[in-house]
Amino acid sequence: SSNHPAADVGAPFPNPLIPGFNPDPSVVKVDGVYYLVTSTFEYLPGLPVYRSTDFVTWEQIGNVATRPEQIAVDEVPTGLGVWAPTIRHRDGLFHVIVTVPAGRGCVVLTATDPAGPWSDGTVLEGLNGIDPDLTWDDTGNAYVTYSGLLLEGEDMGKHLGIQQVRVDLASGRLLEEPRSLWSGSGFMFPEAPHLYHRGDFWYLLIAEGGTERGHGVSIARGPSPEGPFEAYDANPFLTARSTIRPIQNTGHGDLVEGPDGGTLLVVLGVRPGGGTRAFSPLGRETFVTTVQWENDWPVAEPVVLDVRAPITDEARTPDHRWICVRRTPASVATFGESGVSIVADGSTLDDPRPSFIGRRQLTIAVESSTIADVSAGVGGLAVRYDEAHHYEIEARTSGSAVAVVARACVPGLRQEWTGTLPAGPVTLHLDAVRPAGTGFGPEMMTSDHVELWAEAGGEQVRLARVDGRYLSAETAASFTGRVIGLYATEGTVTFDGYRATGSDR
Ligand code: 6LW
Repeated sequence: SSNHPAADVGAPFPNPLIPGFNPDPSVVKVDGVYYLVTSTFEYLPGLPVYRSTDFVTWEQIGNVATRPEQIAVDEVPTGLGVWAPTIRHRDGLFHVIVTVPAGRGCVVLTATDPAGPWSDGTVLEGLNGIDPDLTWDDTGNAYVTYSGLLLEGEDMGKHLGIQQVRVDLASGRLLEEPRSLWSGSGFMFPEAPHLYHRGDFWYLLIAEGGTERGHGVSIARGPSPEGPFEAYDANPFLTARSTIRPIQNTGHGDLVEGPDGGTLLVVLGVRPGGGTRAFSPLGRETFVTTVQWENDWPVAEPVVLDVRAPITDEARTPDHRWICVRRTPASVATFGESGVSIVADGSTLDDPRPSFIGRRQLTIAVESSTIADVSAGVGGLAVRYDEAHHYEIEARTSGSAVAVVARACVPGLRQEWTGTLPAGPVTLHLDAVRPAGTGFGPEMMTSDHVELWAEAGGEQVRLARVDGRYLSAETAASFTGRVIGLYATEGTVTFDGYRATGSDR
């Protein structure tokens, strides 16, 4: 009946659409092919590019920022760095515009092939804001529309509403004083603007309410890209606020024409598993929903969960999906016949630049493992939200045995569990296990459990079962998501590769 929450199944597209740490999606359709980019904060390479022809199956074909100079995130504080890109296409050229707070600022990067290489980028000097959009009017004027935000100085953190400026893309010069366009419909943080020309109107889509439970998508329309804009009376026209929907925080959208000619809205969202007060281990992911137009205003379907096939991620070669913190994977790891070797450089997982390469955790329930050769070093398998939030299983050679330690680190707390295994290659396991059921009681406040264990020479040590809540969007709150990967803290450790398999069905 109509007062039931939306069904969990039956969406026309999988949801999450792009699982794992993939917030702030922006998408463009070019000759029937879709390209979608997401935010990466302090990670390198930055800005993954996902491609699809049917909007169902997505493949990562590359990254926009493969060279550190393109974004300059080497020293950015955690949670700053690459925020909220927009991808657009004009005259045979793909454009990604993005702000890198505390890094390179507002940058426009271009490519003829979205798989790369992308240009060195042009900085738009003097643009005070985040979440830039790029569009062109009929005569070719380039407009950057963004969320005005002071990122330094005495008024740091002050929001200025949605602003716009005409720019010269070749030189990076602003061509006028930025103008205010709209301050939204009254919720906090009007941001994530995108402009579209559809029929007789220019539409200004924004997010408001903040990127947590209050998040939503609102819209206004006007006669020109400069407005004036009239707000929709159904704003926010998409939100999960005050609902028990399984996908929460939906907002930060981008509209695109779907494969059947209808309109789709990609958004970020989280999956807090056990209810509205629960915890979302993977962070902000990319979701999609459909939009109908009524009286030239959009009406969006709620975002419904539709997890499909199990996902397996196996890696022993240097593909696009390895990421590393504030430096490139190639500066930390070498790939060869025997697998992945990491040479320690004195850093640990507590440091802003650990000797760690990882991959996005793609399913809430996951079994991940690697076989480590620790004859010449100390290292292991870790799940990381940031340098203050990580769990790991680590091995070292100790006399004629292998000493293993499981470790859980959250701000101000550190716990270790130790065990011993026979000498030789050691298989390290890090599994995330979902709670059974989603009932009331303590379970409702629960996330997953992370199990840390190891085996060698036919023996097993099960060391720890740690509450996953501390490594979730709600607790770590540093904008990133879970990344699982390999690290070394002493000497050289060689891993046979990385395997992860899981299913959220
Ligand atoms: C993004 C902005 C936001 O740029 O978070 O809270 C930023 N709002 O829209 C990083 O994802």
